[in-house]
Amino acid sequence: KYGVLTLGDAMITLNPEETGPLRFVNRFERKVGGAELNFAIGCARLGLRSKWISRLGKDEFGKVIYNFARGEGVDMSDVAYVNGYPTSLNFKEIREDGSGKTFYYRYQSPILTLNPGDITEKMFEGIDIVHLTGVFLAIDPKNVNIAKRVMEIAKQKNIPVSFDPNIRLKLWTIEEARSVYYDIFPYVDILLTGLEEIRLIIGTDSKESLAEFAKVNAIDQLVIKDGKHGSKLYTKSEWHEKEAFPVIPVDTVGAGDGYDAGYIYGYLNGLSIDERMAFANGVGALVTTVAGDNEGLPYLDEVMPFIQNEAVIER
Ligand code: KDG
Repeated sequence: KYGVLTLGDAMITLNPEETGPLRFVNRFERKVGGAELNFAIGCARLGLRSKWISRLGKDEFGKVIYNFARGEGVDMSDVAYVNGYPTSLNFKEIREDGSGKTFYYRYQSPILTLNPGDITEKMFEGIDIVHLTGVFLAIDPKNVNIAKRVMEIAKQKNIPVSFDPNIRLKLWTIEEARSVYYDIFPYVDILLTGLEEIRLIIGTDSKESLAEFAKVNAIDQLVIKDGKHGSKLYTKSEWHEKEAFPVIPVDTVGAGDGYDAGYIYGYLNGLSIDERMAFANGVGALVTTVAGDNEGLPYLDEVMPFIQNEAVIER
C-alpha cells in the first residue's frame, strides 16, 4: 500500500436546504469540507494510506471533523485539538439558477497554530508522495514557510511533491497568490491545476507558454483539469488529452480534489499517463454526481466499472 501525506484546514460546511440569498435561508445541512481533507479521504477510499496533518478547534465541530475523517480511514496521528481557535465554518449560498457563493467564517482558523517546527521527519515514514494545495497557503502568509519545510523534507527523502493551486479569491488576491505560487513551483513535481487557474496564474493557456512554464519550473507533470471537457497533461515535451466521462452533475465542489486523488493513485500504482488521466477523470466525474464536498468520492471498486461502462456505451 502506498502512502500519501497532505496538510490543511478543514471546515464545517453548512449547505442551504433552500435556494436564494443566505439571509432568507433558515435551514442548513451540516457537512465537512476542506480541499486537503477531501483529497485525503479520496485517497483513503481508493485504498492508499492517507495521512492528514491538521489542527482542529477544541469544540463540538472539531470533534465532528475528527470523527468523520477517522471514520473514512484517514491517519489522524498528526491532527491535534487546540484551545482558543474555533473550528472554521463555510456557509454556501445556492441561487435558483444553480450558481453558488461561499461565505467563510475562518478568521481564526485552528491551523494558524501550526508552525514549521511542528513538521517532523517522522511524519514522512511510509510516505510515497506529498500533496499540498493553495488553500492552506491562502489562509496565512506564514503558511508558506510550513509548506517549504514539508517540501524540503520531501526533497531530501526523494518523495515527489504534488501541488494544486486551488485558487480561493475570497481568501487572498491573485497577486498575492501568484507570488506565493512562484515561490512554491520550483519544489513541485506534479502540478494539478484547473484551466481557469493556470490562465490566472501565468496569464495564458497557449501550449507553448505552458510548455515553457513547465520547463522553467522543472515541473515533471503539468496536469490541467477542465471539468466536463476532460483534462490535458504536459510531460517530457509531449501533450496528452483525455475526454471527460459524461455525467449529470448535482454538485461540482470537490471534483478537483477527487481528480487529484485519482491521479495520485494512478501515478503511485504505475498506471500509464493515459490510464491515470482516465482514472482521475472518472473519479472527478463520480464526485459531481453526489451532493457534498467529499461524499461522492468513489471507492476503488467503483471507479473501474464506471470507466469501463462508459467506454462500452461510447462504442
Ligand atoms: O475543493 C473543495 C473545497 O473548496 C471545499 O471543500 C472547501 O476547502 C474549501 C475551501 O477553502 O474552499
